[in-house]
Amino acid sequence: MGLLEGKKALIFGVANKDSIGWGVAKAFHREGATLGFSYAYESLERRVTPLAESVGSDFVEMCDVSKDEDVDTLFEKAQKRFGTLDIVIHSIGFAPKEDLGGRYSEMSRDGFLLAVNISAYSLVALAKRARPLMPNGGSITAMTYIASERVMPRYNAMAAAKALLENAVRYLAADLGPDGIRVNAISAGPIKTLAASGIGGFRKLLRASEQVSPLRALVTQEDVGNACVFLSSDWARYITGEIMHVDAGYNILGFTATEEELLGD
Ligand code: NAD
Ligand code: 0WE
Repeated sequence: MGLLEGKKALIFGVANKDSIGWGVAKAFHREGATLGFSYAYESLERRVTPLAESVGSDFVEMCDVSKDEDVDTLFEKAQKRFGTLDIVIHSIGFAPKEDLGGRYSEMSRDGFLLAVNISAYSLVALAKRARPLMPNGGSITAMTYIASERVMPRYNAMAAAKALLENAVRYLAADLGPDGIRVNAISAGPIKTLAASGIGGFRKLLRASEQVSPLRALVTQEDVGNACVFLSSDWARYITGEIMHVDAGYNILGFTATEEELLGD
């Protein structure tokens, strides 16, 4: 029997087959969950619909998470279709391109606030509407990145947003814990997705991550999907407010160079 048999999951943030959200969706489907999908803007519908169909889902609805009306409408539709929910996945992030690079001190107020609005406040917006749909408790999981904890080049506005997102995970976990709702995040290693494709130097970052991570590996969408199955399942019943690293061990390193680079002559 699948780990998520009988559970109903709503997944935000599938843009295409490379999306981390899609890795989660495939793993959830394998484990027997019933799925619903929400996408950001009109032109994504023709990409997401066939993917949803391939995992037996015909709930595919648009929702720009920066608009309260969109989020309200989305959860009304979800309630009509599913009645209750067990799982919500937040796999959403956005910052203006000019605020993912350049000098941190030159970052615009608007860029900073937009990144926080779409990438961090949106988790609160989803949790607020998910709570009444989770009378039997539930699990909410967001995706984050280590640049929230430690300084990484170029992640600038998103780093601020992810630090807030992780903080919101802890505060939501405390707020929703008495309702039986768990809130966690997965801090994934770098993965080549649509959101990563426009980033200059991303290939170098991937190569370096593979070379220095303890497991000498790059994380895949499938790895994140499987970790997300665990976190969303009853096996993780007493895990909440947690930031779980799925990054081949990269986060434990104190110095991210190969031994050769650091100590070789
Ligand atoms: P992706 O581009 O496939 O997914 C990002 C999603 O955010 C897209 O589906 C996009 O449509 C959605 N989105 C953006 N603005 C939105 C809005 N206003 N309303 C609704 N949805 C909106 O890229 P991904 O890499 O799969 O990113 C998913 C999550 O994983 C993000 O939170 C990202 O920060 C996180 N993450 C990514 C990596 C990586 O290296 N790719 C690593 C760690 C964490
Ligand atoms: O969260 C992310 C990326 C999210 C993202 C990507 C884009 C590209 C297109 C948010 N906003 C935008 N805006 C755009 O206009 N990741 C964890 C992937 C990522 O992005 C980086 C990274 C890594 C890793 C940016 C700089 C440095 C490292």
